[in-house]
Amino acid sequence: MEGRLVPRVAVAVFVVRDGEQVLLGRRLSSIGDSSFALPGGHLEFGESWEECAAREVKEETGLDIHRVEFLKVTNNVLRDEVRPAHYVTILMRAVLVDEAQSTPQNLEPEKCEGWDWYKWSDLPKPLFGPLALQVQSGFSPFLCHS
Ligand code: 8DG
Ligand code: MG
Repeated sequence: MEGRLVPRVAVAVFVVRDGEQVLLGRRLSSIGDSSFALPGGHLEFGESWEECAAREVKEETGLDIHRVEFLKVTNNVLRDEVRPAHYVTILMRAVLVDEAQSTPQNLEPEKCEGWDWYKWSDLPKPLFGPLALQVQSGFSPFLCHS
């Protein structure tokens, strides 16, 4: 069965605020259900990673981002899910266009319980597996230079 599965490219975005907060939402999905994850999704044909990051954040939260930067590429083999999947995930960082308008909307309620800001030093649990691995490895979007 696994032989027919193809790795796909995803973009996930650390939208950072006040030098210590990130935007996370609790997933409603066959992959990583009820875990906290970054906004993000699949890279579409012809898109740059920056364009994909801005589109996904806008579609999922209604927020406009800019200063979108590449941070890291990760390889995520999600074998133990109901529907196993393999993602090459591009991690990006961005800030809000308007810090005064930072209240996220839950625009895809079938995919997410809701979005909120969390301190990097006090992240909610459980984190989505691929994000948890980054945190465990010591990665931080606040200590990372692109
Ligand atoms: P789309 O159809 O709107 O493009 O996609 P989506 O429904 O929003 O996809 P997604 O599951 O949110 O993101 C695609 C994959 O990206 C996800 O199944 C696994 C991978 N991924 C990571 N880390 C993260 C993360 O922190 N957040 C999100 N959203 N996806 C992530 O490897
Ligand atoms: Mg998504």
